Amino acid sequence: MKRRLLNKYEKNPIITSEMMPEEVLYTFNPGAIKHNGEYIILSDVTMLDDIHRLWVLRSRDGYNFIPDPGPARWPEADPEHSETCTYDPRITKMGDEYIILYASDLSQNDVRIGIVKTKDFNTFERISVASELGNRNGALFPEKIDDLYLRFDRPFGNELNPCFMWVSYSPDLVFWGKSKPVTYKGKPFHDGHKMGAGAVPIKTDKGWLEIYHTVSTTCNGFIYRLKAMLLEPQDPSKIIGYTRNFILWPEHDYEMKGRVMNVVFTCNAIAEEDGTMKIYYGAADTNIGLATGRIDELVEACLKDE
Ligand code: BMA
Repeated sequence: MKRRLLNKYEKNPIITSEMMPEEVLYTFNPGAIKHNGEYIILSDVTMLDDIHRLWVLRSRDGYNFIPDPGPARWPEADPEHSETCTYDPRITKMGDEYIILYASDLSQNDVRIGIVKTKDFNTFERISVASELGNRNGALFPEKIDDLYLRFDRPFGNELNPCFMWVSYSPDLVFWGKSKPVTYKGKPFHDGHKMGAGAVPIKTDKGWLEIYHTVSTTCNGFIYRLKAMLLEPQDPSKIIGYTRNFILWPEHDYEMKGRVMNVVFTCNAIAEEDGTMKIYYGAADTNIGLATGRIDELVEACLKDE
């Protein structure tokens, strides 16, 4: 058996559109977290009107999920900003609340980071819609640093200057600033054609462990794959080390064929008490797979930094 840092569950895909109580096109790229002993998935679901809505699924064991009867009752955005699609949610626990950063689509090219909170995944309350257009892949850190919230985000780039990860700070989850690029050895870090935060970072005794996506170009389009990086505990804009090799990549039909081919994409990594992690990843923007790994092995791989 070849050794991998992340191993895929043999019964993947773990969630498909057939499991949903209504006819839907795709279910993918979920946020995921444990709440009151339950695994909660907040999945992108593309409905028959082609709009991405968020939908909660719940599980006692992390393998068998039951969807809620309908999509999450998502709070209205502010009056001058009507959201069309909501997708790629990342859930962070802060005290007794869960803060969800997600991509809020005004139109195909006008995306910004919306912020909503919940205590129970039944009712959701809006905190803010960030002011700046052209930003997504927001992932809130699970604790403040120097009394400020901080998040990864990913301002849009262009063909000549492809996008990559940044860190921004906020006193209140409404106003964001002090933005700076994530750097490696003092320089803005680029990996692949473009890249962005994946999971909500996990705190370890060696630094922040972040699972991120990196995008390669081929003559037939993009390939989305995952890697890991470790960031400085007090200044997570600085990379300590990262994996040169991919840790998750499309290889099976359910990851290679679908709405968008050749995509594995994550918005979560759940740290378990036994030192393992579970990643519920989007596969081909169509299904959800489960991959598991050991946190210490991922940290070691980042520390090797080669
Ligand atoms: C990214 C995001 C993800 C999606 C990926 C591949 O830009 O929009 O939601 O999974 O593209 O299509």
